[in-house]
Parts: sequence; structure tokens; C-alpha cells
Amino acid sequence: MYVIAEQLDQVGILTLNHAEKRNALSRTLIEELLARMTEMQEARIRALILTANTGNAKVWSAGHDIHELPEGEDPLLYSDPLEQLLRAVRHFPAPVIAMVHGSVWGGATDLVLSCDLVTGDESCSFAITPVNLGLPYNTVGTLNFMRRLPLNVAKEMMFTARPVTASEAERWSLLNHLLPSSVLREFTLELARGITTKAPLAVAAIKEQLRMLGDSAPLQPGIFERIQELRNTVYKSADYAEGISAFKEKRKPMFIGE
Ligand code: LCV
Repeated sequence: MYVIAEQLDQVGILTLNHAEKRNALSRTLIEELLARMTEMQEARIRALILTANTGNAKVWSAGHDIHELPEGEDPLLYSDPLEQLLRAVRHFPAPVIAMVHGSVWGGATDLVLSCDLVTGDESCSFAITPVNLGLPYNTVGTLNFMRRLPLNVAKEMMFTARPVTASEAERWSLLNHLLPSSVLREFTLELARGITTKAPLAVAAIKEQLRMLGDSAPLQPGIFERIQELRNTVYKSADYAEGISAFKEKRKPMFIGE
């Protein structure tokens, strides 16, 4: 079981529980997460907390399961399990709060940024890592970073793949609240409980409005085709194959720009 589900009154808590693989977002783990989210929705919980057992390595999630990234083709298709998870979070009819302790990598940072609220402690850090793999991030994900963070911050994160520290995350509003680890859980539970006392239909409607208004970006066909061509060039590149191989062979990649 890679996901632990709890319910405290009208608050649901889902905990990633695959620390030996650093809570990598594999198809199996995501399928479990989606199933628990459906159950939580049927139980009509009014706030959902997403967190992780970080193990000794203090890794909240290592992001997309790299072993499951297709090579030589679009690695983040609409149907990709991680993309399905991000949509499920953004469509969930109650606020989803990411409660973060430890490091967050790649698509898991996109997952945290897709949640409605984020709390973290001083151990949290956030990296987005396509340039480590030679991978062309997808359009929805790129837009998510553009909308959720100041553009220069999104660019620094994307171009450097550097983990953003907890204090930077607070300063750049990636976090709603930066707390001592000793009070993180209690504070987040209190925040969630407060939401559950409000009118759930109004909360759900406002969340859905904000999603739809945020998503309404007219994409001219020419722009769409240019983006597709750009991404095609990258995921067909030798560098993308090198990025995946380097991870699997546990060595640093050598990118040649082809
Ligand atoms: C599969 C893993 C992973 C993993 N997948 O522990 O953002 S994008 O565009 O890149 C997007 C496509 C995406 O999300 O790609 C994935 C981005 N993630 C990363 O780049 C993080 C990769 N992982 C790491 O850098 C290290 O594992 C961290 C720093 C997270 C933890 O290091 P630590 O030394 O504590 P290990 O590296 O020894 O990993 C422990 C086990 O987890 C597996 C890894 O292969 C190893 O398995 P084995 O014991 O079988 O060797 N693992 C870690 N991350 N993303 N598997």
C-alpha cells in the first residue's frame, strides 16, 4: 500500500507511503492516490490534506517515476498518470492542502503547486527538474509555474533545477505558511478544519471558478503548433535519452545540445 488514507471528521488526509523509492509518483502509487481521492469525494469530505512519509532521506516526493518516462516520444502526454493526478487535484470539489516536510522534486513540485494551499516546515525544498533530464516540460505544467510564481522565479527554477529553500518558498509565495516542523501538522489540520466549517457548495464553486478562469488562455493554433514542434525537437534529442540513461546508471549526464 503506497498511500495511507485517514479521515478526521470532514478532513481527509492522504499520505504518500513509498519512502524506499522516495515516494516517486509511479503509475501504481498514482492509481492508489486517485482511488483514495474518489473515496474521499464520495465521503463528502470538505478539505483534503496531501502529505508524505518522508523516511530518513526526508524526501516528500522524487517526482515522476523516471523509469516510467517514455523515451523518444512525448514524455508528459495528457493521459500520463501524473497529468491525470494534477487534473484530479485541480478538479477535486474541496480545497486540497499540500503539507510538506522534506524535499520535493520535478513533477511533485507541479503537484504541490496544483494544490490550493501549501504549508511547509523548515526542511521543505522544491525543485523542478526537466533540464536535468533533457526533457521538454508540458504546456499545462509550464503555464502552472507561470501563473503560480513570479515569472523570474519560475524561470530560475526551470533553468537551474535548483531546490528552492523553505525561506525562498515563503518569500516567493510558493508556501502559504512556513512553520516549525513541531507545529506543521496541527496548524495544517486547524487550517483544514476551519475550511470544513464553511458552506461547502460555495467553497467548491469558488474553487472551480478560479480554476476555469485561470485556465482560460486562448491558444492560437499557430502557437500550439510551434510549442508542439519545440517539444518534439527536445524529446527526440540525444540529450533526453542521455538524461534518462544517466539517472538509470546513477551518473551525471553529459549534454551535447543535440
Ligand atoms: C524513480 C526513483 C526516483 C524517481 N523515479 O535516494 O520535472 S521533470 O520534468 O523532470 C519530471 C519528468 C519529473 O518529475 O522527473 C523526475 C524528477 N525527479 C528527480 O530528478 C529526482 C531524482 N531522484 C533523486 O535525485 C534522488 O533519488 C533524491 C535526491 C530524490 C533522493 O536521493 P537519495 O540518495 O536519498 P536514491 O537516489 O538512492 O534513491 C532511492 C531509490 O529511489 C529511486 C532510486 O532509483 C533508488 O532506487 P534503487 O534503490 O532501486 O536504486 N528513485 C529516486 N527518485 N524520480 N525512482
